[in-house]
Amino acid sequence: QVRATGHSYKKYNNWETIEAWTQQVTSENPGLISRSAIGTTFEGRTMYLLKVGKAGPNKPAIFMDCGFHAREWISPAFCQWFVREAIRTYGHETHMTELLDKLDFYVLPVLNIDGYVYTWTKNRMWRKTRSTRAGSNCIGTDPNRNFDAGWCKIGASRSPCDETYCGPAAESERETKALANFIRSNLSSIKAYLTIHSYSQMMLYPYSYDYKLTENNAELNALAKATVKKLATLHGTEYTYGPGATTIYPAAGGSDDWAYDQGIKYSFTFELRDKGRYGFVLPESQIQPTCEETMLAIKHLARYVLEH
Ligand code: ING
Ligand code: ZN
Repeated sequence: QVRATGHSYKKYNNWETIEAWTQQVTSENPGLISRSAIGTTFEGRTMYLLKVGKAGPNKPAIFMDCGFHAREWISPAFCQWFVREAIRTYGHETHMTELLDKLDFYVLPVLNIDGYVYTWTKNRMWRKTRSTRAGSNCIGTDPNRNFDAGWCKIGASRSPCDETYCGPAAESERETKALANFIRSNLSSIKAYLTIHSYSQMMLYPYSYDYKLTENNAELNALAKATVKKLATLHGTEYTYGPGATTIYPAAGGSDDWAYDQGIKYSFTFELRDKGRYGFVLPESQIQPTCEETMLAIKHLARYVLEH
């Protein structure tokens, strides 16, 4: 299917369009956005990172990534929507203005770019990266099983042909290594780590690699409860929440658990709409309502992080 390559926030955009958008949105908003590259993918694509916020010294930051799993198209759509809302409402809406004056948001629009491209060109249901390795004809590692957090000990596979293949080693993938390196280098400023997936309408926090609870479990539980309540105010969309291992399933090597163990005390995985009717193939008509309700959640969370 060929479609004109114009960018639209209400449609799913292919990588070429998203890449051009990162350039355009940066050049049109120099006072609010800067763009850097944190690495390249297995197939050689540039991993762009947008820093969104009013320039200022020693600002705390929130890191948010989208597009870990190739087929979860609503996720990159949300990262784009978030950036648009930031620039559209800054200076007009007090909540967003205060957030961007006091915080920086690092937004990685697509982590698994090679996989995302593959879902547009060959197989809509692809999940993993597109890396190859000697000794196997199967392609790809699950980027959310590839972090050094109980790596491959539960809910992950050592078989390269499986959907949850953890890779030959933690951070074996160029994409996960690039993300981990960026976070390690910016640990002093990053107060929260948010990773956007779909689907199932859940707000998850550590741990997923173990049934143990975090030291601030009560706080994360209360924050998640308040955040999903806020999300539901717009369209009544109901989210469940809790530690990953007991709320969705035990799974080691996830980025939220890894970020938490690096010392980032507010670390969450969002599973956006829906609950299975359309699943990964969420219709474009649901992009706007999904993104609008998720904005309420992210802004609520950001305000909390700013105040704590
Ligand atoms: N779900 C996540 C997955 O990677 C998850 C759930 C979250 C696992 C956090 C581990 C840690 O399986 C989707 N839909 O990808
Ligand atoms: Zn996912």
